[in-house]
Amino acid sequence: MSHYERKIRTLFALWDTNKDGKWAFEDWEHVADNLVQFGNLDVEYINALKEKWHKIWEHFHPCRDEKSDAYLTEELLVTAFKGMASAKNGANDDSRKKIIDDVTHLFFDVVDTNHDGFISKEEFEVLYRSFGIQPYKPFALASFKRIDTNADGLISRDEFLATWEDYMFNTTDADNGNRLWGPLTGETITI
Ligand SMILES: [Ca+2]
Ligand SMILES: [Ca+2]
Repeated sequence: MSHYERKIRTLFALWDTNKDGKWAFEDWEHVADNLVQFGNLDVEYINALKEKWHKIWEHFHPCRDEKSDAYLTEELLVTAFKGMASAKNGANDDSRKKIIDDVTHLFFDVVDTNHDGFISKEEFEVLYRSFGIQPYKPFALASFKRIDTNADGLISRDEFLATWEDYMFNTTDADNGNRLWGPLTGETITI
């Protein structure tokens, strides 16, 4: 199995929080609740965060209704991502890239909880903790350093977008970006 496939399976395992083999709305909502709890968010920001978080979910699910029982399986996610990566230079590239851009902007806005236009180490840690990555601090820090390419101690929107584009479209095995969300499925890394 290629690293590319393993990283998509790793992503699925993170997103399927109740581990029932379906990435469904309830999984996504569970992460949103964690973001609120671990991020100590202001009450007035909670609804805005959830709205953005729900939009990310809707981008990935053909049925755009959060109350439906729509879900994606691991195999469907792998197929979708592989299709996206292989179509990079194809006719659909622009529309696929736009979806990635839209999702990445939403993701950035959710993680930048104090809205200063940058993701701090603390804000980034909350994201990793919310997805249940353990131990979340060292894995978050390792990825933070990788994303913060100008090493100013903050993740800018451009740095975040560049990382996601690489994550989605880079299919090489050697790339450390494969481990953006911690170890790959079945891999043990001491950190
Ligand atoms: Ca911030
Ligand atoms: Ca930076």
